[in-house]
Amino acid sequence: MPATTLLPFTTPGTSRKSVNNSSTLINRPAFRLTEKFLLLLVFSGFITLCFGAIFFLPDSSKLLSGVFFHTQPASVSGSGPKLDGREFEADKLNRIREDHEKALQEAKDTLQKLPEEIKRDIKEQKEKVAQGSENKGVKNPRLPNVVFRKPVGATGHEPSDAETRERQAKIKEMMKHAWENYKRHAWGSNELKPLSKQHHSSSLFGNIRGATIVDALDTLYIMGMHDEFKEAKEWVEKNLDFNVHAEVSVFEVNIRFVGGLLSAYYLSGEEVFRTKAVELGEKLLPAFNTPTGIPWALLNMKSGIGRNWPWASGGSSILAEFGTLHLEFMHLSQLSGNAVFAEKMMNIRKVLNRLDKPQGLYPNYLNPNSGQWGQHHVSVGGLGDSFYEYLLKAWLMSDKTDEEARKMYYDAVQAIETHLIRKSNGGLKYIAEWKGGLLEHKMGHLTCFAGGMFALGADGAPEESSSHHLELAAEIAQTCHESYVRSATKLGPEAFRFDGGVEAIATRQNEKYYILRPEVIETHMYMWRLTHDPKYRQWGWEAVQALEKTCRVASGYSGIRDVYSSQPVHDDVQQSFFLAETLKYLYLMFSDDDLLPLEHWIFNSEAHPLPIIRKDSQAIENKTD
Ligand code: DMJ
Repeated sequence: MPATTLLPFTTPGTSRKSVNNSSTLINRPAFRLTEKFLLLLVFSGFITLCFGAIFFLPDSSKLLSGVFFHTQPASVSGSGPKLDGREFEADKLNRIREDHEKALQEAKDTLQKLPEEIKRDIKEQKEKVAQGSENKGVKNPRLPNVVFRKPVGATGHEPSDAETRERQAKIKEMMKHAWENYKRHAWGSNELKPLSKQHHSSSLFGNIRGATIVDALDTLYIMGMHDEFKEAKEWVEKNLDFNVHAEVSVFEVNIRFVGGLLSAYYLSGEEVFRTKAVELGEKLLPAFNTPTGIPWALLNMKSGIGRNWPWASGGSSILAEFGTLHLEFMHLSQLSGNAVFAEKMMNIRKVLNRLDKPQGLYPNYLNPNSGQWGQHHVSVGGLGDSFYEYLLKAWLMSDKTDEEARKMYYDAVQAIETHLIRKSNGGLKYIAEWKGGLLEHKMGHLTCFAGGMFALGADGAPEESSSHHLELAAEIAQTCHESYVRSATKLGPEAFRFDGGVEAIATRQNEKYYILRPEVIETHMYMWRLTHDPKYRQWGWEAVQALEKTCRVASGYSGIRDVYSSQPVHDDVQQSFFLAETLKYLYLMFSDDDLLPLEHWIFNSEAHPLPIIRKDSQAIENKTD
């Protein structure tokens, strides 16, 4: 039906007729009753039309304010060109006409649509309103609006070959097994004890609960486990609480909780994750209240009182701990509009750059009161590891603009190569530990992440040394693989040695355990992505088989006490990083490169993906709506 037939003010026939009739009546001495009635009708119709225009035309509120409250449009009172009284009236009429025409056009467009199209539009509008009110429920009013753009590679295509598809599906099944058993026996607590079927809590998180849930969020998301992701999100919304009266490890809480929440936000766009990440980031800030701004290792989140590990050299903070905050804190500033997080990070840099470094190396201990190094122990494994990782990733995550981080990383790698990296008689390259100039020929499972780091950094290496960095990465990957191959379980020990006639084997009982750690698999993943040499996928698959054979139990996955025993004893802990890192890196290894592509994402130390902050990006938009 044409719109004109429905609209009262577009029936010209009737109105013209009324005008003509009235002109023929002018000379009569009096009106007849019916004529009076007609006139009254026309007059009241006219009044109704005027009021209708005031109240119902678009922008009627502005019009009303002009009429009743005598305020003027911004262009009149503001700095724009001034209008005199007549111009103002004409301007007002023009705008009324424009609004009127716009409303007419919208009405016409709507009426030309098919009934199905109109129904669909109404449904979409309703959904938008519902979505809006849902988000309002969790939005932190202090946070600025952020334009959320669907990220590149949050989901990938199915691998094209059947074998890879099957292997990928197997890893997803492992994730289901780990998740469902955590859910059944330990839901809401930090970790699962898969043999006792009880919850496990590490003092690292104080009284914060839900480490496995937050650590697993992004893995659930990229594996397409939508129902599980939804239940995890609901738990976060209702139960994740940071008002705890116990000490937490600033580093652990940052990499697992802040990192996990940030990734979940960047993948899903769900506002609750941004709100919680910023809330937690703010809770961690008192840890920086030290004379130098180098944060304490431990913080009571309620009292804001911090201190360091009692065992750390001379009351020092730990390099790998205060050096593994940068990526998350830069994103906290990005998402909160609060520069304080980034400032804390740049201050740590400043302190480090003012200090002399023995042989160009960074000792593991730094005193936050004096700003001086503690013992001169250097390690690319425990206590040092992710500091180096974050220098490289800070540069990459800044879209390669953070030149200071780049220089610090490549200078550090050069010093590490000169003073710590050695080759065994059997030709295995390894990274030793440096203690005041003396080498301990031991390499930790943790140190094995360095293969992936060297590979990732190869591309930007100075003076055409890219191939050298990639070669170094391949050699470290090979050595770490050997530490797996040389055990009965085909899983690697916590630390292996290159002395006393052994190579890549643990000699001390307390170094023979395996706690579901990811670092060797992490390096294989980077090597696969950056070289596509099929041996890395093969090594990854061997790790899957070993995990299934030795670590899988009826109610989840457990670490083991001795990788050299063919009947290993389980330690009864399903670490949260098994879901966050080990299974995620395995899944990525058996996915196409379009899932979380390395050109767009940086993985934090707990394998939580964070997007590269583009040079020209402006995450925060001050919208006025
Ligand atoms: C993880 O929590 C992180 O990778 C951390 O940086 C050190 N290692 C554990 C897992 O091994």
